[in-house]
Amino acid sequence: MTRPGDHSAQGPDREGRPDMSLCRICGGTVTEFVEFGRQPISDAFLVPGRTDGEYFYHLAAGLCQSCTMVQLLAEVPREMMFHEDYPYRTSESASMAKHFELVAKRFLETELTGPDPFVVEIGSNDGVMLKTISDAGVRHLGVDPSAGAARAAERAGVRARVDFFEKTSAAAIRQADGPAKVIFSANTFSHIPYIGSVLEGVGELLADDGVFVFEERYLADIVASKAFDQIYDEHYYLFCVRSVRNLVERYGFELVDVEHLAVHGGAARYTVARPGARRPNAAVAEFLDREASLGLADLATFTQFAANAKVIRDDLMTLLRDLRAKGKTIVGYGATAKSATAINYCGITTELVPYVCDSTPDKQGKLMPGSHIPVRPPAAFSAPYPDYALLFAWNHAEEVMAKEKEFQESGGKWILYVPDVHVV
Ligand code: DWN
Ligand code: SAH
Ligand code: ZN
Repeated sequence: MTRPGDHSAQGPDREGRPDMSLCRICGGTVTEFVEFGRQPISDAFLVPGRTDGEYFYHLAAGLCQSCTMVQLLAEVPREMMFHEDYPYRTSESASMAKHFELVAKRFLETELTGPDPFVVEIGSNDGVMLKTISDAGVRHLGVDPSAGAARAAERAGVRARVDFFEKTSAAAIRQADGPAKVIFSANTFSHIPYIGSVLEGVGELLADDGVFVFEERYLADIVASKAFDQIYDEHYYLFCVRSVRNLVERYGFELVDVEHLAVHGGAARYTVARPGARRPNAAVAEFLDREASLGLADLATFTQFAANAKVIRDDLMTLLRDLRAKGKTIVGYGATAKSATAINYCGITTELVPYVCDSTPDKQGKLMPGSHIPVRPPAAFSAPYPDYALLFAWNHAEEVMAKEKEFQESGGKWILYVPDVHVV
């Protein structure tokens, strides 16, 4: 057993299983319910010929018996995940760019109507949300440790700080820019193991009547859609309303609103304020009631989730091997971070899937982590098409299938693996 908060890998063997079972948030007992074995860093695409020394860790997730937060049992050092070359760019998905433009417009119409408001985004990436705020002439700052993404934001006219948001950086921002009326974060707050320090930072920076709004994958959807691949190094926590309420109350905040979102296969947007500053919306209690009936605090729900993942793995590998035995060709579509779990847990190799197509410039010409399957540009997905395409970006199925109509029209078939393995 280790102290709460001490989640570094134990001993010199990085592949060794860390011995830990205490909640990062409350110190309660975390019971492991699923493990995916030795895994690479999900967004660490490799340069061909330079694959020596690739970093691996043991991927397992557990449920805290006290505060109900689902969390990983091992932590990858943050500088190894988020740095100059972190390749993910929000703008590569048109539907996400549109989604964040609407988020910004709503803030402009609701929270940001007073004199000289200030907005901070945690994990601003290439600036897709803040661009609309910047275009409206509103004071803002994006905080993101990935310098390549932050520079892309600056090119879009967004003010960015290359840094990890936590208590110290938040205090420095408050000193320089004053209090923030809105602190926003999407698909980032749950990526931060030291989440208590982030909330202390929000406490430093948020205006008394301000709101901290964050969007994250929703645990209920992950369980219902059996999306085991949403578990990977960057997704340190998997949120539900109950665990989020426990978390924010522990740091002196109140959860005042929750909305369900369709993005990324199912997400939730949480609004947090200082106690008494906002009247809580009835949605909070409604979500809590629904979650109780879904068993999101019961270990049995997650034991079943782990069993579901095994079935998907076996079905997918059987399908891929059968198709290859019949001489069919298969390529991957979308070199997603979550595909690291799918590919390395299932054991998908270049014999089954010789390459994966992806629109992100910084992923192209590189090798997928762990499996070393090459990544090619979308131009490699053109006539003569492969017989099948395995859609790792299943959360963008609508956008991708619309873009690649010609593939299906010429007889190509998509393979999806959530909620079950199926061909369309
Ligand atoms: O939470 C996170 C989200 C926001 O993004 C991060 N932890 C990392 C990352 O996760 P992901 O890589 O699983 O996210 P996406 O959005 O499923 O990635 C889609 C991938 O597919 C990107 O590499 C872009 C690519 N893509 C493409 O090649 N053609 C996407 C679309 C829509 C397309 O048409
Ligand atoms: N908000 C974007 C990007 C999500 S990817 C979207 O929803 O599409 C996660 C981002 O969080 C990366 O750009 C990463 O560099 C950033 N990040 C990771 N840890 C962070 C921290 N402590 N503070 C601020 N950003 C962080
Ligand atoms: Zn806990």
